[in-house]
Amino acid sequence: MLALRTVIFDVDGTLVDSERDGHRVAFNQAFAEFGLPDRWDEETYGGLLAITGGQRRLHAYLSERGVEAAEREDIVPKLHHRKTELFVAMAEAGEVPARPGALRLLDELEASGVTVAVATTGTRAWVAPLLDGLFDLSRFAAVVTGDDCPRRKPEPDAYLEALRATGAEPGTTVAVEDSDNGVRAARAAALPVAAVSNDYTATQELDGAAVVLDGFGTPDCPAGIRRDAYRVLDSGMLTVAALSRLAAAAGSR
Ligand code: XBP
Ligand code: MG
Repeated sequence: MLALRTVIFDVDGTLVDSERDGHRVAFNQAFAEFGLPDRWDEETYGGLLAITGGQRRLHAYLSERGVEAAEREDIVPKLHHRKTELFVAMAEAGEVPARPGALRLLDELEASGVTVAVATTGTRAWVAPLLDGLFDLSRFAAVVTGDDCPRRKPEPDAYLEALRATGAEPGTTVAVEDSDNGVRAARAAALPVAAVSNDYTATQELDGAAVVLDGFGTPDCPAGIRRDAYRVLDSGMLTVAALSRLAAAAGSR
């Protein structure tokens, strides 16, 4: 029997390649529509990703450039609402891709009878249509978003809520993440973590993730292995077998 019953996935940067050419572009379009001079280039946005949650990110950035709190309270929700509409349109137009190998792993998990769920700090208004278009929303036993958990990652709330909603136990569950903030959130919920880094998180330590690859890996294009603390990988592919060995190894320590 598999030591693995449940896998909880992050969305941004993990299941989907959504930040540089997705959220960043939508934020910039919203700035333009509101007549604001701000534009986030790729590098600036990479730095801002340290602040999770789009509204928190806008507050921190606008505060740094001297916009008073009262004005921010007024404009941030409006900007973020419009950014969300723009991002939903991008998702519905097929402009936000799944990361290579994500669908392969989800299909393998489903075929193995492993429950899958989502824990993201993103907004449900875009999370639901994006996941539905790429993966079919009905395969996820729970989809926990920033709307459900005001305390964003690295707080553990989204993971704790996903565990509660699925009835999963940390000992038979693994989290899949892409960033330091996400790894910290999952570890704070007592979950072992497999990380799939991307261009924005390639230089992050991802401390606490027992497994780190630079992607899910596909048969044609295996991922690079950055860490394999318990020697659970047998190739550059994140597989059900590897995740199950990770759950077993983490549970025995
Ligand atoms: C994702 C986020 C989100 C997205 C944008 O972090 O922090 O804010 O960047 O989505 P994680 P919203 O992958 O750790 O969940 O604008 O809807 O917040
Ligand atoms: Mg992420």
